Amino acid sequence: MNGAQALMQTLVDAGVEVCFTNPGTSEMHFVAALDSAPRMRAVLCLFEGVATGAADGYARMAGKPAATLLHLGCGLGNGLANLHNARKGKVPVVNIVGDHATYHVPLDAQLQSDIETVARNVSPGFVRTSRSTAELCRDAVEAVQAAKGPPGQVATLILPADVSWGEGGAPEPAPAIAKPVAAADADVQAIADAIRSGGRTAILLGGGALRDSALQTAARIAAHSGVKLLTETFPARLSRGAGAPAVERLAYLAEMASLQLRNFDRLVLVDAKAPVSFFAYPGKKSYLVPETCAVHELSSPEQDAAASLRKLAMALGADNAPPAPAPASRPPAPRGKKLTAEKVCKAIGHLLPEEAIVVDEAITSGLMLSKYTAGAPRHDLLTLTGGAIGQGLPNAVGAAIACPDRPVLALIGDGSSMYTIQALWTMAREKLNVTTIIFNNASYSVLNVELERVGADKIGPKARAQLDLKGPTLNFAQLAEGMGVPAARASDPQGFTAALERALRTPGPHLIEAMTPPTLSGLRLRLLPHILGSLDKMPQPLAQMLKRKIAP
Ligand SMILES: Cc1ncc(C[n+]2csc(CCOP(=O)(O)OP(=O)(O)O)c2C)c(N)n1
Ligand SMILES: [Mg+2]
Repeated sequence: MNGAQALMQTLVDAGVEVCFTNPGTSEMHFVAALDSAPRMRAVLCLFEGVATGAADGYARMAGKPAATLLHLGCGLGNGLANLHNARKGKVPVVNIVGDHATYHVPLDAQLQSDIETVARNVSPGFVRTSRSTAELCRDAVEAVQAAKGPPGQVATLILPADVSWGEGGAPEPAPAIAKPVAAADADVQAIADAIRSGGRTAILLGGGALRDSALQTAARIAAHSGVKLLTETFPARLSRGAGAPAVERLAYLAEMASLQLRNFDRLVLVDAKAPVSFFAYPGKKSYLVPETCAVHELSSPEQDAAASLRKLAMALGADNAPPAPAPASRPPAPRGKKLTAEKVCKAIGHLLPEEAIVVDEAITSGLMLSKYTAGAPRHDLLTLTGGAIGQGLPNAVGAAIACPDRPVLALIGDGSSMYTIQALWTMAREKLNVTTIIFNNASYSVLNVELERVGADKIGPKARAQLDLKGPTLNFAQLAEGMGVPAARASDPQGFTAALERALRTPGPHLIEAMTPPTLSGLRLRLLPHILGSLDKMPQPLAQMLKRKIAP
């Protein structure tokens, strides 16, 4: 066997069975070795950001890593933003990055660059350049082991061309994966005592605590002990819908998150970080936990969140308390003449199929999504963990490959979609059951909100022009058709609902371009910073009512 063939076998033996590729010359032996490994599915992506985002989406749903195949430092660099999203979501990914042959490196040829430096930003826990064919498979096993954690992380294995083509490759057996342990008895007891001592407690759930069984246990604790359940703002994967415990997500807007955290005496973290605002704003706080609120960590990302919650439930005597599930309910089909982002969200709630996977990168257009889907059939929600846009379409590719029997809905802002629009081609080629909805509001709408919020003065036409997508207006239906995805454009509620119904009924990928005005514009946009700025001075019920109206 050569190195590449042995590597391929090692990867599949370790459970890495999908590789999202964008190869070049230095990866040709790895590409050739694909045919020696029937268990390895290879999926060509036409931009590295699609490959890395697909690997992220795949692992979120499969619960195990895929590999990426990337071309030297430049290819890895192109894929960085979605590896960043994976890193922030603690999602396992194994990058295989081809490099020049070891003896070619000192010659500083055109594509020579410092790959390890590029990799370190997204895979701080594991970056290795394999030095010889004999060592390659051991390196690969360690990369898979590092990726799987716990917690999951991005691991990067750099594969010099001569290590890949060299003879004498020796496959390695699958690595042992450490089992996470539950929180220590004493820590659980201390938190149970604190909860029982009175005052108001919120439990902030993140990462592994957002899956069904952990959520059910958290809901038992909430029902029994009167604690409030919150989730992190951008979960990698959240189980929700009718029958799942209803938990409130922390808002993106810091002022609203502060409102949600106001009045709590203690915050218990379960695989979550104490909340900080997404950005700093002049005169606003960055750390959002109130000064009077004590923070306890029940379970760290290295630990078993579900088992830690079970221990806490036992300690509180809540293990048999009935959790309060979200009741089943669907909104009616949207009506009227004009299509809005809110009506699109309503139509989604109206039609969402059983066991759907919803990828939400709708940005401002998705503000009403959680309200309209709260009682829809059970689904998983994948969100923008690291804030680097261009994640949604690739995530949908990966999720559909991980779960071929589940319908995937990708809800994407027009601006966000253009970072990785090539994902549509992979959806068509692989015949994936993905329904993509693009909110065409011809704007980086959220940045208009941010422009108001940061307090920049004298906003002129040159500044505004950086935030709108007018000029040529993008035509996403045509873009999709050009990549082999059947598409429709909808500008009224009935047309949109009919197109969605059709897309969900017909196998294979579909795209619906929803022609919608920006959700926040005109007077609403100008008022928003003032409303946000005064939330902390308003009585709680009024502030909560306003939050529900703007971002339920
Ligand atoms: C990689 C990356 N580049 C740029 C940004 C800054 N950014 C955040 S949102 C956004 C525009 C989103 O526009 P769109 O998807 O159309 O959503 P809308 O705001 O219109 O709802 C941009 C450019 C980012 N978050 N990540
Ligand atoms: Mg937009």
